[in-house]
Amino acid sequence: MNSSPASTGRILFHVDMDGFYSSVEVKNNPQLKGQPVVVGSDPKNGTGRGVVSTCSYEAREFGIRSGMPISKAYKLCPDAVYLRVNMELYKEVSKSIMIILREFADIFQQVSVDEAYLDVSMRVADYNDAARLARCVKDEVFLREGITCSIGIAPNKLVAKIASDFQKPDGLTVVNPEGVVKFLTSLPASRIPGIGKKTTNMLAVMGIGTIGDLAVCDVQLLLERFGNFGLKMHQMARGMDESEVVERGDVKSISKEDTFDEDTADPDIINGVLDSLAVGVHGSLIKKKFLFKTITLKVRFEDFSTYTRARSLRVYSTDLEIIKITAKDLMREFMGKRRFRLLGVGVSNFEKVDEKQMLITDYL
Ligand code: TTP
Ligand code: MG
Repeated sequence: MNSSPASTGRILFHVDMDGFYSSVEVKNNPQLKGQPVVVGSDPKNGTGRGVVSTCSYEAREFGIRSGMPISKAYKLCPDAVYLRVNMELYKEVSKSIMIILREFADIFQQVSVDEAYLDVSMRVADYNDAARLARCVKDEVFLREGITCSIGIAPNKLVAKIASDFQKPDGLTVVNPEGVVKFLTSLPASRIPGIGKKTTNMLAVMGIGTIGDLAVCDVQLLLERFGNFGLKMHQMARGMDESEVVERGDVKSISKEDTFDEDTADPDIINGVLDSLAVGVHGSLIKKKFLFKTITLKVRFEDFSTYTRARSLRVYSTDLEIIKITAKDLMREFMGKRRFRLLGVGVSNFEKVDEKQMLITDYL
């Protein structure tokens, strides 16, 4: 392979808990430590239906795996401890873990109950520094939640994810930009997310077993066989992935609206409602520690016709008065004889308060 991986100078972590449900169960009941623990359906002495959700690494030594019929798991290890899924408990622990992980990231993205991406590019100098930070993350999770995790460090999400899985459990795998191709080349193609059993078999027929094989395969051939996914596979095999770590539920705007009990055109009532909507919006804004730049007004007339108007400031602000004044100013063009059914006030175009000095009052 002679193509270089996409390197944007980012340093990302993929953090994944080890045997998550079973680890939580063992943490909760230390007597289970060191034993094969299987979390899933009731095996009913081997006649039970349903599947294994996950199992401890001790149980994995017997060949038990996630998704396996519970009856098969029972055959492999009848003496294991079989537990039902206690989702509420795992969600609670997951929440606490994510709070810890978030503390270590510039940008944080939880992707499932037990895994997250952390963009740490701004807080580490290089990959050695990143490895030190990752050890701190692992220590902190273990100290506070009593379970181990594995971390992959890489210049993109794809390679970080493959790396976190590389030395499970309690692993730490660092793949710097120069090492991406070498790291991927001998791994089975199925390590690439999205390549399941069916694709693996189709690739095998084509003589493709490893990620390295896939990377040097004629892209036209892959396109013919797999369509766009073929192209995507080829890029991934070369360690290319430009996708960003994205904060989930990234708030793009905050707004409040109010429907009148009775449609109205009364300026006093309207101004009062705009003021209280502005106060509500401002409250959320402060809670989220946001500066805003754009104020939006929404009006709905009694015939349900609806309009929005927006105005952007020259600088970011947190000022309640500006929201109030701007909303009322935007309202002017609608004032007249027609009655309103609903009013809404919103702000958007955010910046985090601590990232920028607060500058106020100079608005268009
Ligand atoms: P995984 O992270 O895939 O698995 P894991 O944490 O149990 O083990 P490891 O990461 O060390 O390989 O999934 C996280 C949890 O999601 C897992 O504990 C249980 C649940 N899960 C299922 O319920 N069914 C499944 O098929 C899989 C794969 C996971
Ligand atoms: Mg896991």
